[in-house]
This record gives sequence, structure tokens and C-alpha cells, in this order.
Amino acid sequence: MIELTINDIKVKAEEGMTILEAAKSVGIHIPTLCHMKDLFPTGACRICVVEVDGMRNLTPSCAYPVTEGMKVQTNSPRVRVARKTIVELLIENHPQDCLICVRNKNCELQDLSERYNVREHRYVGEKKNHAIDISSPSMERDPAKCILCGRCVRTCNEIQKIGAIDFTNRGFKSNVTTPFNKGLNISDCILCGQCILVCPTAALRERSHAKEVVNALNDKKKFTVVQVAPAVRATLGEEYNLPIGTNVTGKIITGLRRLGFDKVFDTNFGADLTILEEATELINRLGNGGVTPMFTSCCPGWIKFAEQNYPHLLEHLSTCKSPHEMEGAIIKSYYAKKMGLNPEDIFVVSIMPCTVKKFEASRPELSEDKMPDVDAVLTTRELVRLFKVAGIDFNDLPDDEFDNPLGESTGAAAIFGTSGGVMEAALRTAYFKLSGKELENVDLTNVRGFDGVKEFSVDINGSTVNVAVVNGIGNVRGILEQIERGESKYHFIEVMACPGGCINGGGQPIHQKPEKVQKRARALYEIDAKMKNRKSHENESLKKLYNEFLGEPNGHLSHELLHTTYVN
Ligand code: HC1
Ligand code: SF4
Repeated sequence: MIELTINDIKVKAEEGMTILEAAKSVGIHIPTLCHMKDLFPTGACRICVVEVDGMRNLTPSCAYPVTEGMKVQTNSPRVRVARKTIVELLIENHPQDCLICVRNKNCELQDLSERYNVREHRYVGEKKNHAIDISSPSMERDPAKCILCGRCVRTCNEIQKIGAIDFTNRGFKSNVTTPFNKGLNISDCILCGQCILVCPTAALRERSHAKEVVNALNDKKKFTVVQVAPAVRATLGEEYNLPIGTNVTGKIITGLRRLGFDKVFDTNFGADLTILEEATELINRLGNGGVTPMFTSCCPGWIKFAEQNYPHLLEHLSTCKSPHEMEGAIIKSYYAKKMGLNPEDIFVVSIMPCTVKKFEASRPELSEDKMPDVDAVLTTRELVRLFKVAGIDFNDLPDDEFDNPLGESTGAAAIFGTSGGVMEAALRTAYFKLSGKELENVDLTNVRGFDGVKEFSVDINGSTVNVAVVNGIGNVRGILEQIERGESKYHFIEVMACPGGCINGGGQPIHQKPEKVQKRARALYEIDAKMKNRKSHENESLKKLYNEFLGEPNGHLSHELLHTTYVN
């Protein structure tokens, strides 16, 4: 243990701790911008500077280790002036459009301006002038709002290991951009939106589909159908200051009805449907010598990554469309027929925790006769904005239930939204299909949690099925290289591009609280544990869908409507 004083308070800190960590351990807040927990500090932004006795210059506390007897001041006049000046300089090189900015009231630069009492423009001068990158259907990049903290670059390079963006130039010309400044859509970007979640300002944000949705809701000729992803119900409440992990399913349904949607369905129905199709596909591949290991295909960030980087391995991807796309296809076929609706008049909106889902919905492979399965995708954040405009007081909303038949779901579907959930759900059904017996304990805890790669082996009818779960796209390359070398022992592999899965998707509420991912995941496991039916094959409405319409999983109609192809 090392003893030091911070602001005249005696502090005991572990060797190797930074001044920032030691201060935090005794409740002293030091502001940060470039700092990222668990990543090597760069000390680039200098907002965390402190005064250390005996040192001439101010010291970046995020990058400096504690030493025995050290005396630190985190709030001296010199420190306050330095921090305020940094904030003032950042503000002067930033568009002055807070009132109309998408991150108004959720911006770290705005918070710092308030905290350091910036009340005048002292350094008016030349400003950066950059075009907004709107090349991608999922995201926008606005370099004029970038404060060069580098968190997006580090997230993309060190966590996601994609390397789609980086710093260019020096000094006033410094910029974060794509290779040759060509735009996100032609970089290696997979549109996961993880960089949006760490951006302190609105330099990175989603591409909004709100206008299209509002137009459809106002169009009397349109029959508007909305579906809600598994992970959204465990996170949206955070935007209304509810505790992280509050399940707000019932309120979301009521809110969507009040927005004017004709039907409110559950993507969890589509998730159960995906499991029946995917488990059947796996069993068929295992039985007839098909290509294995088979990968899950519900994460469009992972699909984009595989298409761009491993086109020679695309046969390993399940051909199943993702749950919301399956649900869209069923709405425009089975449901339209049942209700006597013209599919062309139906407008399907997916509420997703994900930015890549916008790109996915626009893929030509995911439409029938040029009619997309899903017409628009809104992120969790965009839905909150629509609720606000409509004067919907979310916290006071009563609970409501999904419409049927595409509103029924099982516990297996609920856990899709967290890393390992798709695998757990698939194994519950694959076990039944292969052995004819129900799995006694459905809680497959080995595939839960947030390790980068989780492994599990299950004995089904005397055969061992080896599975792996890849949590975050940054952990997938090793698994793919094993396959390239012909050394993979796995039969089935789940990949989710976002660390933690969809609960931490790029479209989710933005706040830098590390404990949020665990709490959100817990909420989904609680939903599962409380359900009467916890296996996808127990979904009664789904049984009816197969009896009345589809025939059997992986049958002819399923292949036409629910399966897809990939582009290399
Ligand atoms: Fe997901 Fe999925 S789990 S991909 O993370 O397979 O977005 O929640 O909706 O489609 O069901 C996202 C979440 C989501 C699909 C499902
Ligand atoms: Fe990198 Fe994902 Fe951001 Fe694209 S969306 S730049 S892949 S972190």
C-alpha cells in the first residue's frame, strides 16, 4: 500500500494505481475526456490535470501513478484555471449549436462548460470546417463536433479491432476520419455504433429514420406495425432516470399505441421463430455432413464483418434472417393474408438497440419482390425522442400487452439481447429436437457472462456438441483463424459484435457507467426466469404459424421467407 495525500486527505492506494483512481477511491471527482477504463492512458486531453508538490508542470492524473508521500491538489486555483481554459478552447472550436444538437443535455463538453462556469467567449478565432459524413445508412460522422479525445478511435481499434477510423494531420488540422476521408460506408466500418456510445459530443450519432416513421403514421393508407427488440425493454427506462435494468416492456407498448401504431408486436416472437429455424438448420448440418461450425446470423454487424473480411467462410453462416427481419417477412405474408391486408400497404418499424439494423433493413437480400421486410429502424434513443415530441410522459404510462399472434414469446427469446443468449436459447430447442427429451435445467450458465470467448460442451443422445460464444467482434478473429487452419473443434458458434450483446448496442442510451451492462443483462435473465414457457418450441402462436402457413422449419416456404444469402 502507498500512502499519499490528496487535497489534504490521507489516502491509501494500491501500488500501480493512478492519481485519478486513488482520488476516485475517496470520493474526489476529477474530470476526464480521453480516459477509458481498462485501456492504457494517453493523457491527451489534459482535462484531468492536478498539481503535485515538487513538480513544475501540472500532471495528467489519469496517466500518472501514485508514489509514497505524494501530495496532490485536484482543486487548486492553478488547476481550475487550466481546466477552464481547456474547456474554453474546445468550445471555441466547436459549433455553437447546443440548443439544436441531438446530444443537448447529454454532452460531456456541455457538462464541463457548466461545471467550470464558462460564461463568455474569450478565444474567438478560426474554426474547423468539415463536411458531415452521411455516406452510411446507419450513422453520421460530424468532425466539426469532434473534440479529438480519441475514445472512438480506441474503441474501434483496441476493443472492436476494426480500425475504421483514426487520427490524421497535426495541430489545428488534426482530425479523426476514415482512410482517405472517403466516408464510413467504404471503410472497414461495420456500423456497430460502439464509437457513438463513447463519443462525449455528437460527433458520432445514428442516422435518424424518425421522419419516415412519422410520415407513415400520418398516412391514412398505411397500416403501421411496430416490433420491439428484446434488449430495448431493459434499457429504455434509463432515459427516464429509472434504475438501470428496469423492465419497461408494458410502458413501451402503451407509448407505441399512443404514437398511433396500428399493431404492436414483439421481436421476441421472431426470436423464437429464429430458434426453430436455426436449431433445425444446425441439426441438418450435423446430420448430413453440412458445413460446420455453423455461426449464428442475427447480428448484422458480425455479418458485415464476415462479408468484408472472411468471404471464403460465408458458408459457415446460418442462412437464417435475423429475428426482426423474419418477423417483418411474416407480417407481410402470413399476417397480411390473415387480416386481408395488402402487404404493400403495411409499414413495419423495428425498435432496435442497434445502429447496424438500419443498414440490414436496407439490404436488397432482405426484401421480397423489392418490398423490404422491414421499412424503418429506430434506435432506443430515437424512440425516446418521438415519445418526448408526442408529449408522452413515459414514467406515468400504464402497462399494456403486445398484440397477437406475433406478440407471444418465451423466455428463450428474452435472453437474445445479451451475449450467450442466442446460444442458450438454441441449445434448449436443439436438445429437445435431437433427443426427444426436454432439457431439465434450462439455465445454461456456462454461456452467460462477459468473457471474450465462452466455451461449452453438451452431451445430446451420446454425442458431444461443442459450442462457443464470442462476445464482441474484437474477439472473433482467433476463432475464424482456427477454422481456416482446419483446427476448430466447435459445431456451433454465436457471435455478437457489441461487447455484452444487444443490451450494449450502438443505439442504446448513452452514459459512461461501466456497471450498466451487467444490470441490463440481469434484467433479461429475470424476464426469462419468470416466463411460463422458456423454450422457443413451446410458443403456441409459433406452432400455429407452422400448422397454418409455414409447414415445417427449414421447409420450402421457410426458405423462401425466412432465410437469406450473403454477399462476397
Ligand atoms: Fe438484438 Fe436480435 S437480439 S440482434 O441484439 O437477434 O438489435 O435486442 O432485436 O433481430 O431478437 C438487436 C436485440 C434483436 C434481432 C432479436
Ligand atoms: Fe468502428 Fe464500429 Fe464506430 Fe464503425 S461503428 S467506426 S466499426 S466502432
